[in-house]
Amino acid sequence: MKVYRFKELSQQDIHNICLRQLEDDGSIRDRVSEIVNQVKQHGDEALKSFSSQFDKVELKKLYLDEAELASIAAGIPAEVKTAIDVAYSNIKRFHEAQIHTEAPIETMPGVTCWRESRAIERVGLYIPGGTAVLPSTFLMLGIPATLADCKQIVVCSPPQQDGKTNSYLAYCAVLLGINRIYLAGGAQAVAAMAYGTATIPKVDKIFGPGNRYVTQAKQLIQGNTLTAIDMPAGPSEVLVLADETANPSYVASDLLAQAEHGIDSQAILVATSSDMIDRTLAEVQAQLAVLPRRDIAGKALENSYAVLVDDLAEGMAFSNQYGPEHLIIATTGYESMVPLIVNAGSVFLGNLTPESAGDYASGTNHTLPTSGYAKAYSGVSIDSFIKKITFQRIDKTGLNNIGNTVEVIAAAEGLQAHKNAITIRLNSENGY
Ligand code: HSO
Ligand code: ZN
Repeated sequence: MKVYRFKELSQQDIHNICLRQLEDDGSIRDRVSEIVNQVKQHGDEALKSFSSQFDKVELKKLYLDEAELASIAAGIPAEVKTAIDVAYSNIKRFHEAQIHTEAPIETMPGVTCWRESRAIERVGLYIPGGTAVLPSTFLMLGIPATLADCKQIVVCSPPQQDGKTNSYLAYCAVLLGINRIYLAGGAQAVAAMAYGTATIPKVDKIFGPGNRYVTQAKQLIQGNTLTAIDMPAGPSEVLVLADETANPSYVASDLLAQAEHGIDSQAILVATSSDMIDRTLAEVQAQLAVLPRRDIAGKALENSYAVLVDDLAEGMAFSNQYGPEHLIIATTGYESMVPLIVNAGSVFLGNLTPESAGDYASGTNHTLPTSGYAKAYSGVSIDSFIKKITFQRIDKTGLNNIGNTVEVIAAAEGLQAHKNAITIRLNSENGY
C-alpha cells in the first residue's frame, strides 16, 4: 500500500487519489447492450441460452417455486439458519423504524397540504449467486421491500450448475415470504426485469449489487426503459480513520475485510501517526498471508493506500473529500468526530464496531453508495421502495386566502388559463 503525507499533497493530488480507478468499459458496454437486446427480442429463450453459456446449466424452467424453495431451504445448516434469523430480526427492527406518516400542514387557513407514501408496486431484486452467494444482500433488499409492502417482488439470482439456488438464499426467500426465485443472472437478469419476458415480470425499479456487467446493464436500461435503479454501484470501499487509540490488528482486519470483496475494492487508511500506519500495514501483511481469498485481497491492496494526517480533523476533511461508502472511526474519541462527517454511506464508530457487523447483522443496510456517490446519494432504506405523493385540499376560506396570490403570479407569468382556474371559482355564486 502506498503511503501519502497529506501535507505534501496538492489539491490536484488529493483530487486524483480520491478518484476511484474507473476503467474504460467501452467493451463491457458493447457486450452488455448485445445481451440486453437479445433478452428484449427473444425473452425466455435468450435467458435459457445465456444460462447455458454463462452458468453452464440447461434450464427447462426459469424459476423455483414455493415448494422447491421450501425443500432446498430445509437443507440449511442449523447454525447458519440461526444466524440468518438474528440478522433478519435486527435488520427488520431497524428498517421498521423508518416508516413514518407526516401530519397535514395548514399553510394558510383553509389550505391543507400533506404527503402520503405509496409502495413502488413492482420491484426487482438482483441477488448475486454463483461463487459469491450473498444471502445478506437478499435480506438487505427483501426486508425493506416487504416492509414497504411492494405488491410484486421479483427476485433474480443466477442458477447453480444443478439448476437450483443454494439453501441460504432459499431460506431467505422462505423467511421473507417470497415464493419464487427466478433463475437468471448478470446483465440478462437486469434486462429481463426491465423489459419483462413471458416468465419474468417487468418491474418499476431494480435493486442490487453485481459485477460490472450488472452495473452497466442497470445504467443502460435506466436510460432506455421506464425502469428506475437503486443507485449507481461501483466496487466496494472502506476508509478507516485511526489515531493512537486504535488497535492496528483491528484496523488491519477491517481493511482486509474490504479488500477480499474484489480486486477492484479499495481500502484506505487515514492515520494521525506514521507509527500507526507502519504497525497496521505490518498486521495487514500478517493477516493477509493466511486468508483464503488472499489473491483477491492482495490485488485490491495494490489499488489502496494510506494517508498520514496531522490530526483527526484533517483526516476527516480528507474523508469528506473521498466520500467513502463505509467510514470506520477507529478512535476512542469518535463522538467529537460525528458532527464533522459530511460525506459517507455508513459510519462505524469506535474500536469495537467493525464494518462486518453492518454488512451482515447489526440492522443497517449494506447497499450503499460507492465511488464518491455518497456525496449525493443515501444507502438503500424503506424510502428506496416508496414514493411520496403530495396532496392538497382547499376550502372556501382557503380559496379566498390564496386566490389573489395565484392570480397575480399567473398574470406575471402570462398564463391566463392558470389565473382563470382561480377567478372562475372565486366568482362562482354557489361556491362550488
Ligand atoms: N461490504 C458489502 C456488503 C457485504 N459484505 C455482503 C459481505 N457480504 C457492501 O456494503
Ligand atoms: Zn463486505
